[in-house]
Amino acid sequence: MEKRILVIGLVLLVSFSSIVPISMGYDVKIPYIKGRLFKSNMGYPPVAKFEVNPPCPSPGELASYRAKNSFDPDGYIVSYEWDWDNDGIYDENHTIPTAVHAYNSSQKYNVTLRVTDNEGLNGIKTNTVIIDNFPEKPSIYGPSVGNTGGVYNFTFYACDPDDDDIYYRYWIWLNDWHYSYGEIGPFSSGTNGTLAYTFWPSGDYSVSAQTVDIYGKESEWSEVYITIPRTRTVYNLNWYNFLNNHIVLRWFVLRITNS
Ligand SMILES: [Ca+2]
Ligand SMILES: [Ca+2]
Ligand SMILES: [Ca+2]
Repeated sequence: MEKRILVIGLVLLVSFSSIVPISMGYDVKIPYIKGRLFKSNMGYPPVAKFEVNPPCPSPGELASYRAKNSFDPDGYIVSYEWDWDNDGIYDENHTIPTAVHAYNSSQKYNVTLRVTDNEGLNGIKTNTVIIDNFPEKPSIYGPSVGNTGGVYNFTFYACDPDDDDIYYRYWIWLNDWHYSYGEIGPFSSGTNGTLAYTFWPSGDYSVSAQTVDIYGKESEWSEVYITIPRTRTVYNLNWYNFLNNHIVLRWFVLRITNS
């Protein structure tokens, strides 16, 4: 009987001691990064990340590929390899995180970065880089003179060399002061966009516009001018007040002006 109690006691002790380290919150380390488990005798692989500056380069433009946000959790990165043409062969190998590259035609490219850490482990990242042209600056068609309160149409027209959809962004200036702005679109490349605008008060206005494609590439600005003279009503306000107060004279003036 005593023997049996001793055996049960031993079994309980062994079971308890195997539970304690976990239940007591002992530091049980499980190597774990982003859902992947690794053998405990291996280090952590590095994580590859990179950005392109400018984010949407033009054809022929030398862009900077920056991998400085890549990291290794338990060591350091010893090499940065770049595959520019997505053929699986790394075309450049650097010890620094930045590389420069230019593409000559406008299209989407998959660029792959492979980083290697001091233990020879790898991290890989592929990003799509869009090489794209700037759109043309818009032609602007509209009146050069108008009346206060009148609604006038300004038509913008531009093409994008890549046939990207475009927006027309406009600014209205009054006597060289910024007055209002907005954006219309998207339109297909080579399609008119029309802005209907009410001018008030009188003054010298300019309507400037640029084309922006769907990748955010902005053209130069175009500008046209429209003058909104003071209306006769405003200009002759004192004269009208005078006439309203002199009813006979008013009748006489109206008779002359209507004849
Ligand atoms: Ca490592
Ligand atoms: Ca390659
Ligand atoms: Ca474009």
